[in-house]
Amino acid sequence: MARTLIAGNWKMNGLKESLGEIRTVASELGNGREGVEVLLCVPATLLALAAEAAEGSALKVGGETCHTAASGAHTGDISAEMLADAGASHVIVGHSERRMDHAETNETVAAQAEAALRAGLTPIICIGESLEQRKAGETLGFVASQIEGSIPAGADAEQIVIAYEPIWAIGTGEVASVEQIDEVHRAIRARLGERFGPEKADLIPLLYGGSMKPDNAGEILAVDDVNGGLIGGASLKAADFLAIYAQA
Ligand code: 3PY
Repeated sequence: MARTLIAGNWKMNGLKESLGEIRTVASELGNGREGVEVLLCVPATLLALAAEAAEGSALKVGGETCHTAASGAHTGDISAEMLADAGASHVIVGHSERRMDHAETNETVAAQAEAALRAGLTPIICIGESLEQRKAGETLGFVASQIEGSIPAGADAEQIVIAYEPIWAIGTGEVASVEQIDEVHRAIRARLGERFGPEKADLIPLLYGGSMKPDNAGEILAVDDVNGGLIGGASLKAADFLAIYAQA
């Protein structure tokens, strides 16, 4: 059985004054609960400060993307090694916003995930279909091809996390139904089973992401193959994020 991970994705939100939210999460969380990991992925500008704010608690912090190289002439980019140095334990790779805004392909995402592993970080590899693909009945095939292409060749099952985020449910307030989530998560698990073997595939946390909030988290987290959430807007406020954690 995979461990549970409740992860926030702050995206391009948060100033130094937002650190109060992180301090609240850290102090409410304390040592946390057995079997439930809690993580906030924040903008790079806040990462070291967030790590400091989380110190002494079970809260982990992570980055939102990384470059594939460890260092070098890549103005404006941040390497996985730099994220680790700032205190990150995880990094999100392949979020649909990055795939769209920065033309990241499955190959890029696999290389970023490989860079994360090189730096000792856990990559949270995001996949998910567009509304057009869903309407055309292409969801399962598309998600399978993203899994195929976005997980680096040498990765072990224990080292990665997958987040299923239907693009049409991101930032729209639209949430996938539990039946839709169940269908896709089962298919993802089966696909991972083909790649890693069923026992190892069972260890990979599969997160659902896309407008998860305190009032829908309970039913989503109760779906069999859902092992947590990647939470956008609702992770910005400590009270909402903690209310989701309480239902995990
Ligand atoms: C959302 O919930 O909007 C997300 O994109 C989480 O990553």
